[in-house]
Amino acid sequence: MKEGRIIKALSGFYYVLSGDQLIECKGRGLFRKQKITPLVGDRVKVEVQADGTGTIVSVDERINELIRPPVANIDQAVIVNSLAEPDFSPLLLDRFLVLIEHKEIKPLIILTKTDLVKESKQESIDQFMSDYRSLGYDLLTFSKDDPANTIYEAVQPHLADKISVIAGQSGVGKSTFLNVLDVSLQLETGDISKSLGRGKHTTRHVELFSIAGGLIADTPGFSSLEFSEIELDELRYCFPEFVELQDECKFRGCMHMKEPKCAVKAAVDTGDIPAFRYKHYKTFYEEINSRKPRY
Ligand SMILES: Nc1nc2c(ncn2[C@@H]2O[C@H](COP(=O)(O)OP(=O)(O)OP(=O)(O)O)[C@@H](O)[C@H]2O)c(=O)[nH]1
Ligand SMILES: [Mg+2]
Ligand SMILES: [Zn+2]
Repeated sequence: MKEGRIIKALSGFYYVLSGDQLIECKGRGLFRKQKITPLVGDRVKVEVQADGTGTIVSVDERINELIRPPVANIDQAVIVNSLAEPDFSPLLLDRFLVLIEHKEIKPLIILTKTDLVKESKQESIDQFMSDYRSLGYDLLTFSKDDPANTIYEAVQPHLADKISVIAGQSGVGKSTFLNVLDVSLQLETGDISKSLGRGKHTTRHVELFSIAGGLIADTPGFSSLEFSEIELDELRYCFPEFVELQDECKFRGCMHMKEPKCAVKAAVDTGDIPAFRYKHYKTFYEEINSRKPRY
């Protein structure tokens, strides 16, 4: 019996990394009946046959799991947003952050294409970056022209010993970033995939790559950025700076909306909480509130 981690699932086969050995496996027949679907990221036990292939006989309990992309036991989500082409959108970044916070996964923000930032935008971007950092988020910047070793050194401590998924809109430079970290990856980037339009997101399989002492999945991003799994009263917990202040609100269970003596709104007024964060909270709140009830 061997232990390992599924790093790739493709056409009914699971590829399990055990030490430095990669074992091609099938799932146990019983799994189907038990409704167990092994996922990339799962820690598993494998029975190895004489021909070197294996059968997954058990799947360890998961810390967490995502449905899209299908990955389990994620420590961190690397949220990639570009600063230009497409333009930086704090609203979109906050959308990703809320989804990640809701899953209780640690986010790492990477802002790409620093080389394309227009001078007229630099100041406002610097302000956003300092705001996110003061909220406690780890934030790194990236340009594909930066020396690879500088990028590696900045990122390595964040990736080492963790399972990360990379998330972000199409075209922001996710694959480019990973290729800089490991030239041997040669992930498809840019124009080729762009010509396929939305078809680009057809990367059917999720694969964990060993990079910088950790495992990281290049996925086509989170295909849905809707808050369908987030309930209205959960949204406030997805803003860590609100959570920090909630005990100071007059009302227990304050939603930081219409309630009087709300510590969050007071902090927005004094500038201690960036106004744009609160504005996005209200936007998402309305979005969830107007969602059709599910039965
Ligand atoms: N100028 C500049 N261009 C970049 C940078 N990073 C990526 N690009 C370009 O942006 C385009 C998209 O990059 P990709 O790495 O394919 O983007 P992606 O996020 O993997 O996109 P999907 O796989 O479609 O989700 C390519 O043409 C890259 O060369 C950067 O730092 N600076
Ligand atoms: Mg890509
Ligand atoms: Zn409040």
